[in-house]
Amino acid sequence: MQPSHAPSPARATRRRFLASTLAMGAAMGARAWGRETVELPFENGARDLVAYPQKRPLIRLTTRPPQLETPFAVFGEGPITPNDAFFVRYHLAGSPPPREALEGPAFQLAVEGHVQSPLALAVADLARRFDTTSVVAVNQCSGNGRGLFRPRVPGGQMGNGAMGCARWEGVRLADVLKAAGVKPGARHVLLDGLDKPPAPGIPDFVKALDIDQALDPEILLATRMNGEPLPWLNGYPLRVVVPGHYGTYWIKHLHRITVVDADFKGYWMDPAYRIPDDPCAHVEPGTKPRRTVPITRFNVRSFITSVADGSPVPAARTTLLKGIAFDGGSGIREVVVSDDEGRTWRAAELGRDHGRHAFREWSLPWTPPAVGERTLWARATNRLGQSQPIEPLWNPAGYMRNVVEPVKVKVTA
Ligand SMILES: Nc1nc2c(c(=O)[nH]1)N[C@H]1C(S)=C(S)[C@@H](COP(=O)(O)O)O[C@H]1N2
Ligand SMILES: [Mo]
Repeated sequence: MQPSHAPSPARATRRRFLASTLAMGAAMGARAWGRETVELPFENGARDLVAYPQKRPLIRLTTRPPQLETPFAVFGEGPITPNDAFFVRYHLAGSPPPREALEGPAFQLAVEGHVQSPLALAVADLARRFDTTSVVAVNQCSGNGRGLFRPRVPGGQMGNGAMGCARWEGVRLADVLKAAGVKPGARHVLLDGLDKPPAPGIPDFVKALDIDQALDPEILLATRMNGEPLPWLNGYPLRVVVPGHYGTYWIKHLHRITVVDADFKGYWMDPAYRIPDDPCAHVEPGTKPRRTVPITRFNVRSFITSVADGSPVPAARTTLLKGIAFDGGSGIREVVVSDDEGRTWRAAELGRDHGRHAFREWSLPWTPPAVGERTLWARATNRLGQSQPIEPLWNPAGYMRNVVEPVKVKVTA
C-alpha cells in the first residue's frame, strides 16, 4: 500500500516553498571561504570547504541539496562531534525546508493511519505529554567512505566524514505510538520529513520501520542535539534517532508518522538502500547480488584520528596514537593496532564509555621502529566478537564500508 500524501499540510504553502527553494543557495547564506579546498584521497576528490548557517566550513559534496562532510580532523577533537561540524545529508533538491515552515505552532507532527486516535502534536506538546530521555549515539550515512571503493561505485563520493556522534534528547517513538493506540495488524511505521520532491515523479523521502522495531524504546524523536536545539540542517525542529542504525532511518524535520497494515514498498526502501543478502553485505566486485534486504545496523569500524595519512612522525620519540571505534550497538570490546601490516598487533587502551552507541575513544603510545614509510592499522572488535576485514568488501551501492583503513606515515629523523 502506498500512503497518500494528498492531505499534506505542506500543500498549501507549496508555491511559496518552491519559490524559496529556487533562491536556496543564496538564501541559505552559504559562504565559500576564499575557495578553500580539500582533496579527498580518490580521483575527483577535490572539494570546496563551505560554511552554511550554523556550520563551520565543511566539505561540500553538492549544493542542491546541501550535502556536507565533516573534515576528518574533527574526529580527533573528542568523542562528541560539535553541532557546527556535524555532517549533512539530503536527497531531494528542495531540501532543507525553509526555516519559516519549521518554526512555531505551524510545524506539527501528525500520527495517523492504522491507529485508534490520530494525533496532531506541536513540538512543544511532545515534552509536555511524554517523558524525555537522551542517548549518545553515532549517526552514520550508509555511503560513508563510498569514494574509497574499488572498483568505483555510483552515488555521493564521500570520504569518511559522513558520520558523527552526538547526545540526542527527545521522547520515545514507542510512547507516541502507544498514545495514538496502534491497531492490531499493524505492519510498518512510515516516517516522513517536511522536505518534498522538487518535481512530480520523484519519490518523497519516506522510510519504514517494522512495527516491532518502531516500538523499541531506544528510538527517539529528538528535538535537541548536544544540549542545543537541532541545527536547521540536521533536522530542526524534530528528527528520528535510531541508535545503531544507518542514518537513512534518521528522518529529519519529521512531520508525519503513518502506521500501515501492509508492507510498505516505497522507492527509498526498495530499490534504494538495500544490501546483498549475505552476512557481510558483499558480492564479488563488479557483480550484482541475487537477493537484497534493507540496510539496518552499522558494522564495526575504527579510525586513527591523531595522525593523518601522509603526515610526518618523528623517529626515536613516543607518539600517542589516538582514534575512535563504534558498532551497531553492542559496544566495543577491543581495539588493536599494527605497524607492520598485521604481523603483530598491540591492544590500545579504551577511553571513557559514553554508552554502547557512542564513539569509543582509544589510545596507544607508539615508538616508530625505524625511519621511513610505515603503515598503521587499527582494528576494533565488538562485544559480539565481530570485527573488521583487512581486505575490503564490495557491494554495488558502496554501503557499509568497514575495512581496516590504512594510515601511511613518514617516520622522519
Ligand atoms: N527529511 C530527510 N531526512 C533525512 C534525509 C533526507 O534526505 N531528508 N536523509 C537521511 C540520510 S540518508 C542520512 S545519512 C541522515 C543524515 O543526517 P544529518 O544530515 O543530520 O547528518 O539523514 C537522514 N534523514
Ligand atoms: Mo545516508
